[in-house]
Amino acid sequence: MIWNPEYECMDREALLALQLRRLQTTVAWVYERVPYYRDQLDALGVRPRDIRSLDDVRHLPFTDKTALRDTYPFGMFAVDLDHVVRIHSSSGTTGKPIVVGYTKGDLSTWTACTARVAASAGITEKDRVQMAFLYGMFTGGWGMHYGVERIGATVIPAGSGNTERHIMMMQDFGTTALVSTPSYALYLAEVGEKAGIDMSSLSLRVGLFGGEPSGEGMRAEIERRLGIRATDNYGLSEVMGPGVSGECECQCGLHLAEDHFICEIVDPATGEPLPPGEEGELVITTITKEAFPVLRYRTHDLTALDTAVCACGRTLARMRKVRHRTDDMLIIRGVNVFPSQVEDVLLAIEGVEPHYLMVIDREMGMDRLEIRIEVADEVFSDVMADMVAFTRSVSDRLSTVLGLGAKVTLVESGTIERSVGKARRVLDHRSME
Ligand code: DLL
Repeated sequence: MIWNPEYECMDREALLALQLRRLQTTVAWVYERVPYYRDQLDALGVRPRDIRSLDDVRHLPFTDKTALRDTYPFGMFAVDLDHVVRIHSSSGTTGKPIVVGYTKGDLSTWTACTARVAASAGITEKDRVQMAFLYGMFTGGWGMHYGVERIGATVIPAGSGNTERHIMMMQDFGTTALVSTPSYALYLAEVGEKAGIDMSSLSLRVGLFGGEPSGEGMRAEIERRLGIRATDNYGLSEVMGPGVSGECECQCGLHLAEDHFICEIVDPATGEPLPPGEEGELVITTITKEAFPVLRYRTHDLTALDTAVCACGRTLARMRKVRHRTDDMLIIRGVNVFPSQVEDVLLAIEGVEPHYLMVIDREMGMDRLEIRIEVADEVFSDVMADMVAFTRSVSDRLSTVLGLGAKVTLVESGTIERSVGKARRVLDHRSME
């Protein structure tokens, strides 16, 4: 179902005109209300009245995480705290978190955006939707909750953790949809299978997964093991939370809420715009937010945009699934490596589970990469030669794709720590030195 056809199927020219009007309002709004943005704009000699076309967005300053951190907690708010009805924050594992705020109007926009994402994934008022995101400062839980509720579906706000209870609820309540990270969906499948439950025979039919990268291999694995259609949705707290973009039933890119965000793709190294269709860093400007607008926020997420009309009829541009971030690239012995490359290789090997941990050390000035991977019980053999051959074949495939040798360690199924939220794939001891 198209939740908001007026905007989701808007003629693109009308959409661009709407974006310009909203951008002009936003620039004037932050210029007046947020000293940080006024200083930045003044330094560049840009006044709100200078924004005359959409291309003028390029004259605006970039904003990055540092600015949001340095103004902790409320320095980037464009309204008085009296008008802020909710705050959320990033996890803040390193130093102070980033705090974001929402007015009543912002919450209503946010709900409209997450309702749109849920509807495009195929949720209707007939669904029973089980939430496995953390409810708290993380935007995932509350953000998706209200959108799903707005559609009129039955929300089961189970929250993160307690996997056995999740499965029990799925069985007893006839849950038809699951909202979680993709890695947690896989973990759920695993726990269910271990308990002897045929997970694909439950009423579950669709999954709304987001919050972390996952590839097509991972999607196929989740779809097969849970017997569902898995859709991807994307967002980030600094910009709003979930609701920025989501896949429709065609699963061919994530429709961006362009009536609320202007999205650019830039070269991550130079910040210069890239030609349409090329992969680069996604940069987002909010154009309807009141409490916490952001100008040209550098997401660090790598993707490409497609503005062709989708088979579903939506005209909103689609972003390609985000596989990696500019800052999750590891440089090991001078070679650039992304964790997503390891995921892709492992998913193509029979008997290997898509649970892995990359451990990087430095020994006598030399980087060493170990990849711990889980294998199915059937793979473990008493015959030493079989195990050696298997390990070698995995390691050969990885070296070919990564362009670098890695020590492969096979570990038993269930040994690598599972996360109830975003999975951790890398342990880089070099950054702890
Ligand atoms: O993860 C918001 C969210 C919650 C989106 C639930 C979707 C569902 P943050 O914790 O601020 O917010 O993390 C944002 O997570 O910049 C991406 O690097 C990554 N990310 C989020 N969704 C996806 C996705 C939420 N579908 C950061 N694919 C973003 C790939 C994703 N990466």
